[in-house]
Amino acid sequence: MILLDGRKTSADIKEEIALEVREFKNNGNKTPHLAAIIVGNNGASITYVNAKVKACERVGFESTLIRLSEKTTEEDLLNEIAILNVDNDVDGFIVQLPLPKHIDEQKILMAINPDKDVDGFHPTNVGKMALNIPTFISATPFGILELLDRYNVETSGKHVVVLGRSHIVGSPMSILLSQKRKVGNATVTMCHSRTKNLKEITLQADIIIAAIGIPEFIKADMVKEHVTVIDVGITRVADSSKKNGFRLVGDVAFDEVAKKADFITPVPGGVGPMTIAMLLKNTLLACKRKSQN
Ligand code: BQF
Repeated sequence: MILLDGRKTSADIKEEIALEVREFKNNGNKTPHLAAIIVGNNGASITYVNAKVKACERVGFESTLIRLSEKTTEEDLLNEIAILNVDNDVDGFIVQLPLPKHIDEQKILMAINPDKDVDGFHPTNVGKMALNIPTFISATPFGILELLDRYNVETSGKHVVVLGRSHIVGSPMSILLSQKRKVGNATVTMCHSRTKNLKEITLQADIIIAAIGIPEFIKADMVKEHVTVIDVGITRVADSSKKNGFRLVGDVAFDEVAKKADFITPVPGGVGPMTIAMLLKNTLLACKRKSQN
């Protein structure tokens, strides 16, 4: 069994980005600048967005964090987006999800300038991704592709079973892995809450991407020997032995599934850290693209 170490791989990528930034600046270019808008006080969201800001510092990017109250109106948020859309110093920005219920997420994502949409959530960028036209690939699917690539996990001709059909993970992951690309050319089956005979399907998987948000849903009897397992789940489960009062649990019963797996991601320290590294990659890409105009 080989552990797909997202913590180490993301550290490697950040080091590569830091070198590239230094060279980019030495050539007289601007400092890459990522901005993030967060609305409200969701604890997990604040943790995520703080990790993104810290990662910017690590690689020599500038960052701006815009914190808005839970009571912010859709109109106020659209106004903040309009400002960032035309701010020449900001190369890329994100709106941290999820948003409060009174704000229409789709409307917000559609207001982001696609050239600055480093999360790749704007319909224009989702459309380009689906057509295999170069664009910002959203951080989680991009991170999974990068992890499979760096560990030389063969995907061509393999049967990939994707669990979950979210717009952020399941749907793009199934599209990308079926495409003709370096990490791709797979035969993909997408499963979701209405799927019948799920175990029959997962038992045929060479690679399983689990993105359903149910702790330890994938058990050893659902996978075959030599499987590769990518665990995207990160449910917070109460744990009084931890100083923050919880631990992160994936969608995979790691200990039992690992015994049958050739490659497997841990939680924490698997896909999660990769998302941060790939957001930085997209921001550098946005900055370099802009400097060519
Ligand atoms: C780790 C996210 C659901 C909804 C909105 C490292 C992250 C997570 C885990 C992280 C996530 C999940 C992010 C670990 C960003 C991934 O060590 O296992 C990093 O920061 N993530 C987000 O911004 O919004 C989310 C999940």
